[in-house]
Amino acid sequence: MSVAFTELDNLCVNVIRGLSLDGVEKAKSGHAGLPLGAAPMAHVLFTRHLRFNSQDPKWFNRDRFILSAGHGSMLQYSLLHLAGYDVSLDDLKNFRQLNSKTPGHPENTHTPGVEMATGPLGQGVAHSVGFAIAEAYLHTKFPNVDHHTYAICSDGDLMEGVSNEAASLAGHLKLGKLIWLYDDNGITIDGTTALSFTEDVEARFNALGWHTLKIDGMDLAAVDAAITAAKADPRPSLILAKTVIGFGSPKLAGTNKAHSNPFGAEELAITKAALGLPSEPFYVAEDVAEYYASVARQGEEAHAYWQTTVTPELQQIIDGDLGSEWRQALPSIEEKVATRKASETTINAISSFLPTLLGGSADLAESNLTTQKGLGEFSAENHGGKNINFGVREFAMACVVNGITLHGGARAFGGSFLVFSDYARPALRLAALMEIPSIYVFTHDSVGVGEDGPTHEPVEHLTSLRAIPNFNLFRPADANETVAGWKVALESTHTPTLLALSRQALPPLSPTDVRNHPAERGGYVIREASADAKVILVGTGSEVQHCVAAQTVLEAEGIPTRVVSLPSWLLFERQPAEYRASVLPKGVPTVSIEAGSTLAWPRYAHVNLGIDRFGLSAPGDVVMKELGMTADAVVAAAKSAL
Ligand SMILES: Cc1ncc(C[n+]2csc(CCOP(=O)(O)OP(=O)(O)O)c2C)c(N)n1
Ligand SMILES: [Mg+2]
Repeated sequence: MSVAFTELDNLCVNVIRGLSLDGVEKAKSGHAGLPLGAAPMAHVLFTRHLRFNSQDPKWFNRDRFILSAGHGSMLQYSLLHLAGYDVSLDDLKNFRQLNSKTPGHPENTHTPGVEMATGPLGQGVAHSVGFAIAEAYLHTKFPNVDHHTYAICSDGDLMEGVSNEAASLAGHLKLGKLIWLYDDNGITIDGTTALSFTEDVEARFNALGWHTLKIDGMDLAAVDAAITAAKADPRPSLILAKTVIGFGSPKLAGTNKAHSNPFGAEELAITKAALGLPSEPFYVAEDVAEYYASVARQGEEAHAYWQTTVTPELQQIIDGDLGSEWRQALPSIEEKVATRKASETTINAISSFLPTLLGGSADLAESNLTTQKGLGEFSAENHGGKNINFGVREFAMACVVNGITLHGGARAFGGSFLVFSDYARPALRLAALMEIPSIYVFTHDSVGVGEDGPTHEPVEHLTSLRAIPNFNLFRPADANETVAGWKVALESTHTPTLLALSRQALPPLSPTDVRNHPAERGGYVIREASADAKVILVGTGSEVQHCVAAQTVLEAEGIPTRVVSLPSWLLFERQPAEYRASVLPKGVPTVSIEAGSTLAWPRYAHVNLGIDRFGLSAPGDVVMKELGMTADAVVAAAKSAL
């Protein structure tokens, strides 16, 4: 039997509402509508269910909470403040100001207690599936890793396709500790959901294999009972909580006018009065503060107890310490193989030394070569397998990879064709913004795909992915650069890595010392000139071989020629200026070649060979030749550059 709710609980809810209203009013921007309607469910969750330690926000076995509807950020900040996180009243007063702990939308890099960046609707809930997978997997190895993952989501979250992709996967996988609270207020920015969202959401989630509950979200006891029932059900749960956006405001409640923007002094005063709050801005009643402090103390105690159950083995996992054996196991590959094949060899050489590396593909495992052989499938019946069948859901896959990575204790990768990175791109961007080391294995990285034709041939993708800040697009030239790429990806702590891998076989060109490979610097001289270079040829991936072949021709003609392999612009640009200048000195005529857009290449080269059109359907080598990706073209370009 749960303890009855009292007037104090109502006061807590209204204090949360008041803080959210004041934050938005002071910032003169933001979204108070959601906090006013969702405060009851958030209060019940934080005080009666969510396990956390605000003094140690990273406690490994905490429940994870994600405000998927990130526009309601003041709701989360108000709760974090009350719950004792390092988010002060002054921080609340600095809502949306430069370098504050309370940015416009939640960001994990800015605020203790914020698990991930939210705001791009749909992605918070989609990432929550990754958190739940990480927990479910780790629970099979360490039974004391045992927590729930909660998300509060909005109409917009559930309209976005990615939430359905992710929910479909979560239902299939029976992620029973995943609970979404749906702020079902029937309002979005443009009006009521009658405009565009009239399906039976409950029936849809039932069909996806979820446990669903429909409740009055303004009723504390109903919320409490629903969360209790959700925790007991072996399926993921969706609690459809009917709420009133802008609750308390006589003029705005229940309308889209309550969604965003400050209420203005007059409506603010009337709303606070209606909620029984004093007009004093950022008011926190003493007994509310005390109550939340007592809840926080329970969390500290729970953490202290749990900590006594942690074995050294689990501690290593918590610390993200991958050990050293996997590095020793990195293979050196002498053969001419596709870089996707080299990636498969690498994965399978190291995965048994990385017991918490999870991965899979969006229904292309046979093509992406992402399977960790013999290490089991992650399924509804077995949450202990390392291979995840993501299904044809690239966007949800990338969100799940990020969610697993954010959870900690596990690392994750997901694969598909590079051309379909477009489907996943919003999550790739978010990984870079959240500063997490997700790994994406995108194969079939050029028009070398061939017969499948232009719909399947990436052209602009390399350039476009390089444009994402803090995103490591790594396109290896051969097998050993691929191994080096995996090493970089696994050693990364704050940067996601995308391995862009070839379908077709590539000759071995690069050094064999994969534990100390120059590709880790992003760019390096792979073939030095016979004398002071008169021309430099720079390429990435499958085109580096053409630079090497062209060098032989040019050197034979008496033109000292250097070849530079540039698998990662990001890593290269993080090198000291002297190193970069030593590899690509200014003033030496330079030719680039890459089977993709030339748009950004003038940054490195004077003459740029690339593909600034869509590809063609024909055998891959024929398409490459037809579109000028040849050693002959490099020779000609080098002569024109001289
Ligand atoms: C992917 C994405 N598209 C658009 C937006 C802009 N946006 C912010 S909130 C919102 C919808 C608001 O409706 P709802 O999600 O129901 O939130 P509520 O108004 O109920 O707070 C939109 C379109 C966004 N944040 N993310
Ligand atoms: Mg809504």
